[in-house]
Amino acid sequence: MSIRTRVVAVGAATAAALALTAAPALAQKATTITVTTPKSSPFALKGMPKTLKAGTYTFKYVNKSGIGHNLKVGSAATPVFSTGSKTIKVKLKKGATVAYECTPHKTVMKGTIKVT
Ligand SMILES: [Cu+2]
Repeated sequence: MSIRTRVVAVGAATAAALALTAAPALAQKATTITVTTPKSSPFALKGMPKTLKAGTYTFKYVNKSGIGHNLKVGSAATPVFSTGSKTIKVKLKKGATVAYECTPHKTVMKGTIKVT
């Protein structure tokens, strides 16, 4: 009984130590990417990085333009909307070059992300 209690206590202490060491690493890794189309530049996708490390990201698309846009990254896409924000979750694989676009305006609102 006393041995079992001690094992549980050590386990809890280890879990607490892991949580303490993991927290700063998570804070440094940006998992949400905010991409904005401002009113002043209504066909821009500002904030989209040119490179990202492999991993799963939430892309938050903020459309302030009043024009119907969407954000498609790889095969994931938000619906078209003209004001507000929507998110998509995308898994980026190491070595990939991932295309993004606004589908209605893909001739001008587009680019690629290199995944390292
Ligand atoms: Cu658009």
